[in-house]
Amino acid sequence: FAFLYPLTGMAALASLASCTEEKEAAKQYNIVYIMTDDHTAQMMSCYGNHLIETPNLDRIANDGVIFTNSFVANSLSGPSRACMLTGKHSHANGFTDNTTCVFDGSQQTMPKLLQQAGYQTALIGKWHLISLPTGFDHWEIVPEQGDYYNPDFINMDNDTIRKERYITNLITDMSIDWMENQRDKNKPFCIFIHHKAIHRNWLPELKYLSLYEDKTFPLPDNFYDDYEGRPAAAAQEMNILKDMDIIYDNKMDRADKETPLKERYESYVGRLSPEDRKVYDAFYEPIIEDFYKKNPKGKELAEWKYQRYMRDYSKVVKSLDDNVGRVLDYLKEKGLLDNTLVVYTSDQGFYMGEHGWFDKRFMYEESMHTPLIMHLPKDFKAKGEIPQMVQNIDYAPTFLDLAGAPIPEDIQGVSLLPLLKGEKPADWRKSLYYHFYEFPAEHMVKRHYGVRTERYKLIHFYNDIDEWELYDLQEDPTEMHNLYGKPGYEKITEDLKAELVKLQTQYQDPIEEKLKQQQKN
Ligand code: SGN
Ligand code: CA
Repeated sequence: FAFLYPLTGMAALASLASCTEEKEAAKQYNIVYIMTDDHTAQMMSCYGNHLIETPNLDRIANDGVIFTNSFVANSLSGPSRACMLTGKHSHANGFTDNTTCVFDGSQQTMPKLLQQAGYQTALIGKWHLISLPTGFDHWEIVPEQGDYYNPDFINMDNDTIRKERYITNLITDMSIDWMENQRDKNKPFCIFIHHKAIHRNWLPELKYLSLYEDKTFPLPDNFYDDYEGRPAAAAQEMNILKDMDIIYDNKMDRADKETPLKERYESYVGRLSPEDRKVYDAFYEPIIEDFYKKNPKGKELAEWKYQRYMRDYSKVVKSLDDNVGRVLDYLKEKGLLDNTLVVYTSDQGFYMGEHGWFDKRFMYEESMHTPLIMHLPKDFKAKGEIPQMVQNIDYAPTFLDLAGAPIPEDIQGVSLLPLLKGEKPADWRKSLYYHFYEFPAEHMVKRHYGVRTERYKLIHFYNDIDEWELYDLQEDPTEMHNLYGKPGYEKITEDLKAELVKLQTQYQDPIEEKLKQQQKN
């Protein structure tokens, strides 16, 4: 003993303590990063919205933390994913929109940096960045948006393989299988469990077809928005009444009916096995018959579509919530939960009838906001609501910080670790930058950028339009009253414009230069 433990008394104790400290410093937490597509906080009970109940998501929020001011930098799938991977705004990571971009996988990304820090990394599910994934020891992705029923997956050999069953269950099975059977258990791991759900066109798991059918969802107060004073909002094509496809979105398929997206709808449900197709059709037949018999028009049709939309979306959430529960149970059962950060978020928020809409894109609250809840490793002290403004560019530095890896200088987000430790940093950011680029494109939301502070939002729509909007989020949380140019708001506008320029300079977004150049030409 004397040989093994030559130190005695206080010296021995001190040495033991430093040993434990070293061990602590070397401890690397696992990261389970669950992300859904288009899941919005309005449809999560932990956000205080009880339109539907999401008990498993609530488990994360109740035991851990819930970010009440969590936002994206560009409310669209590919761009949002690129922001999360790189910790940088769209202009800096190069993936500005879904339609023209290919992600440059040779650039620095969070999974690559985690690998360098000794992590095993995996990605299962939606990827949507066109080029194949880099920085993952294991990946299996769905092509583009993926399918709900019996979906195809692309594996690391670049083979496309069809798997049977419902997508949300499959992605979870594959993720658990990787954690349990495939990873190197001597290393910490980070897995991206990235769901296709709850993306359009909201096809439910068959066992939930009848769920919520008795429920009537309340109409949002601004469902019949007339977009007064907001020309860009008026120009969109994401209105439930005007733009939702009665077959593709609302499933009212009948042989004598044609719509622009009918063929696509039939190819999606055509993936079901003949037995499952019977179950699916048996559910819809009476609804279809009733619908064409009543043949609603105008407001009646708008509200009918809204109810169908809300029900379908809610059913898809239900499967998602079940599967989040399965992941939590797995981690708990294997004793991993105490040493793992579990993140649940979405690639952006979504409109559930607010302003009369579905889809996202706008810098308005419903779509700029994104849910963010976390179950924390045992030694982290934070609990409950975290009100600080955070953005999806913060995930990369947070994960790196948690892994004890250095955060490269060029990362534009900030680590959320102090917030997870329960600290309240006095110098936390006071404003957020946003920039949406995908125009002209589906849903016709015009290009815009802007700044959001705790109280105000200033937006500039540009390209084929030159319009500014200003909102007082405290007085007008649903953003119905554009205050830009109204007397009394001169100073606020001036300050917000200065803040906007500050952020554009800090993040080096060249847009102002480009616009000036265009004006000259
Ligand atoms: C598809 C959808 C759109 C949706 C985009 C982007 N149309 O194109 O409604 O806005 O994806 O969504 S669909 O007819 O194909 O369903 S994103 O979340 O992937 O960015
Ligand atoms: Ca999305």
